[in-house]
Amino acid sequence: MKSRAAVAFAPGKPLEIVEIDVAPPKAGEVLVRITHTGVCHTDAFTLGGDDPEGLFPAVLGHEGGGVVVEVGEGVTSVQPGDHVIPLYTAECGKCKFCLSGKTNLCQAVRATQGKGVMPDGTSRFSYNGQPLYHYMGTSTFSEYTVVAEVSLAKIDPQAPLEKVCLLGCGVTTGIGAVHNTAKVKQGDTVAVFGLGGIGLAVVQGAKQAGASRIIGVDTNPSKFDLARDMGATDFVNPKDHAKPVQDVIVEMTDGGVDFSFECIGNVDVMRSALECCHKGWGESVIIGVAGAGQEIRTRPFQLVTGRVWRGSAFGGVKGRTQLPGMVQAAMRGDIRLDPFITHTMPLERINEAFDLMHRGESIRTVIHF
Ligand code: NAD
Ligand code: AHE
Ligand code: ZN
Ligand code: ZN
Repeated sequence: MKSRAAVAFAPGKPLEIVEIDVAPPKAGEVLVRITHTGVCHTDAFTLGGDDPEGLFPAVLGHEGGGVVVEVGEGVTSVQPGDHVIPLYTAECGKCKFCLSGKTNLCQAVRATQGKGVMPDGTSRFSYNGQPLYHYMGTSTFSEYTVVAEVSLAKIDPQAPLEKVCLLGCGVTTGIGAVHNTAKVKQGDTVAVFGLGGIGLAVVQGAKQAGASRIIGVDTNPSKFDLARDMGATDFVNPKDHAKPVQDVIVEMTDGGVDFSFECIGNVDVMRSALECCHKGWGESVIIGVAGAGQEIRTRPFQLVTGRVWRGSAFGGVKGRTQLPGMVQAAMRGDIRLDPFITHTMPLERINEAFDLMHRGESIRTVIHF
């Protein structure tokens, strides 16, 4: 079938809106009509050529919501008409990772996902007869996409897809990192580096957890008002200080925070986030994605003296099991999605969403098809 899609033909170039061909779902696969998709910084990261796994030409996008159109042979967990959120972190329930009880990083389709193809090693997308790569197992920048059955969370059909699409990445990642990865508790102090979509979701999660102080850190002070609305109590613009931001935070908090979160993808900030943690117990969670070749550094003494460095992917959330409940939480108002949506626009204008993000003027732009 034909599908309107925003195709990344080459790194560093704007997406092109074209009509692509989408082949029917094979065994274990599902054809989904994407109604809405957010634009996450990770899409920009890959489009910018910074992703070691980046492949071109590709259909990017991984923060979508839609409706099942057709299921391939053997698919039992969804049927046409079901409302779904595609998952870049699958959940097969059977692999070593799923059965470990220790991680959400299902590996059932991860190897082929990273190669831009479906589990059988081929693509369902083509343009003028040439194959296009899939992206993160989701490719939500196409009106019609094919995903593995294990990469779909079935959600309440009453849920507004134009909002809950944000649970496909950003909001779930931030809130999940607080509850599942860091396990922030009542009274804990928290520092959040980067107040974009991910950082604001961390702020919201920290407020839910009852954190006593939530320190928002950003070089763009226009982000502070929304962060305050989400629950941040203190603000630091590193540009306002001569000394390193970690020293500022250590002074503000009588020795450092209980938890910090890096939501930018900057390895120097990752170091600051670790070093602003309290000696003996402070934990820093890396959420931001750093470009190819980048490495983190600190004095090992920072860890010897009890600080902990962790990472979090998709907020540690098991998508098929937990995302339906998070959708319900959003419908009840226990997870706020509206404040994230600063812009909405049709697919044809998707490059504007990237421009707004790069200029620091948006939190999330939701694209409709
Ligand atoms: P964003 O562009 O919306 O937000 C980034 C924020 O960081 C902006 O507010 C910006 O002003 C701020 N910032 C930039 N440089 C800074 C600095 N040196 N000091 C302080 N603040 C600075 O991006 P986003 O969509 O929120 O994504 C954030 C990061 O999280 C990206 O690296 C993205 O790839 C990553 N991410 C990871 C996961 C995961 O599962 N681990 C999921 C989603 C996104
Ligand atoms: N492909 C990159 C890494 C990109 C990355 O870290 N992705 C995050 C999700 S970002 C969503 O906005 C993630 O979940 N990673 C775990 C995984 O299995 O991909 C690289 O460095 O190769
Ligand atoms: Zn994302
Ligand atoms: Zn699995």
